[in-house]
Amino acid sequence: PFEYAPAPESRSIVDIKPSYGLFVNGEFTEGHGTSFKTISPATEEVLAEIAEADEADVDAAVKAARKAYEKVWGPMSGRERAKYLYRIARIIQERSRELAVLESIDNGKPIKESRDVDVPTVAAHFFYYAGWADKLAYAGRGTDPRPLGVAGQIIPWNFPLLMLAWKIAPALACGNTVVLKPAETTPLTALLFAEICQQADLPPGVVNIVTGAGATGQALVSHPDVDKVAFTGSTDVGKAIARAVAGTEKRVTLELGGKAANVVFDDAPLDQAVEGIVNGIFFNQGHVCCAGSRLLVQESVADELLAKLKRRMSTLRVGDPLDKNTDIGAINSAEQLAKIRELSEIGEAEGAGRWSPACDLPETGFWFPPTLFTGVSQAHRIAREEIFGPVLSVLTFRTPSEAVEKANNTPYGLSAGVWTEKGSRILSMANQLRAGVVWANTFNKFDPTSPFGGFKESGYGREGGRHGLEAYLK
Ligand code: TXE
Repeated sequence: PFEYAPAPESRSIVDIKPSYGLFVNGEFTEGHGTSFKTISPATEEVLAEIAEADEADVDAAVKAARKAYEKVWGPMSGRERAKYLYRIARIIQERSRELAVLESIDNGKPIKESRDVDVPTVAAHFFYYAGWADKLAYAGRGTDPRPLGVAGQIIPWNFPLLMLAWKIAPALACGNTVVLKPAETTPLTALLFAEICQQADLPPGVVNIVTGAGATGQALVSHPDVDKVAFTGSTDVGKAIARAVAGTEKRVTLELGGKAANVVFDDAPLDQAVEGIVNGIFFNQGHVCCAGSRLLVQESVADELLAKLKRRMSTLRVGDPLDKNTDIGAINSAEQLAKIRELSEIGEAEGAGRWSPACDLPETGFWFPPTLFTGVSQAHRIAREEIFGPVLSVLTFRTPSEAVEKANNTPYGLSAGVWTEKGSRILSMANQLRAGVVWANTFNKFDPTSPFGGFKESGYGREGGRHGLEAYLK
């Protein structure tokens, strides 16, 4: 039991309008298409009616982006572009409470995460890439690298603002203009970002936001005047996008799913590892492409670690995203909840042991308790498929080579974690794990200076750091 403690950043500080249009050429427009509703996953309340961009709307956005690229943003000096990016970063800081509350309402994530992780990291990305805008000669693409042109960017619903920052900040720093499509369940913060672009006096057409579902994304990907496609989302859609652009001159980067192993050796500081495991899988309700969804624990410490883990899981508070004590918020959509439930039932049917601490879930909204599966084998679907929810599959190993074999036994390769006191073991594991990111004695740490991206079916291309510039330069 704990006291309800609404965050000071409460609902009243955001102004959600009844309906929103598209952001094209620096202005909000109605669009030609129909509309859809965005709802609060915690209450199922309709938040707003959102315009659904059709092909003509996407075309108008791409035309605006092309014109801005050719007339204003492309020719502008890097130093001048940096000023706009710094201004955007500062406005994000100034409006951070509003952004965090809106993100938590539309997405369902706990306010302490949107306030302390998402929004500060978003601002940090704009500051970081602002610093690059006049230093592109050091970006690794020759001494006089050029922008690509118009970037079509499609992002998912798990980190709506952070994914927007990962996409837009490097693209603009390099001199590209963008048309970005947020996910259909979380459009609100991208539209607030559009307002921030206006506030920063960003020239019209440099950033365009087209809301809509898969069809809007398809129209953007296949538009002949888009030079570069950047996508974060499911592996299936990523493959469809790769097929759609095959045979064109478009550049593509894909950041797709994951099934990361969090590997705990018997010499690891177990209490610290428990914190990392909890953060690895329950952060953002497990809606994280790099979530540590497979715990690989050395057999000799498995019982002790699991006992500690269960105790820690019993303290997690599930509920109102705007309560600052909440650890696990709402599942983003009814569809995602259905997928988590289905895979969890499959886990039980396949013989794994299911455990969750006692917790009262609210009646309305989409909720799932923190869940642990023990006795999981590599053949189980819950060990292979991305659940994208607060569900951890536990496997054991005896030797380091068995740990490597099991960790790599997945079509994905986005991230991994290693817990051990031995520095030499960290280095040797990092070399052997086929994952774009390997965390040592920590998990789910993000920093704008570090490249992020996958191996195998987790996609290609890197975002973040100097490497993140390469995707937007020729
Ligand atoms: O993803 P989609 P969904 C995984 C996760 C989740 C599953 C399904 O396992 O359970 O994917 O989620 C746009 N052309 N991840 O269905 O459909 C869509 O509108 C162009 C992992 O939400 O891939 C949205 O903006 N665009 C992941 C974006 O793609 C299309 C994050 C992502 O939605 C399109 C999200 C099309 N044909 C889900 N179809 C991660 N790696 O972080 C859809 N979209």
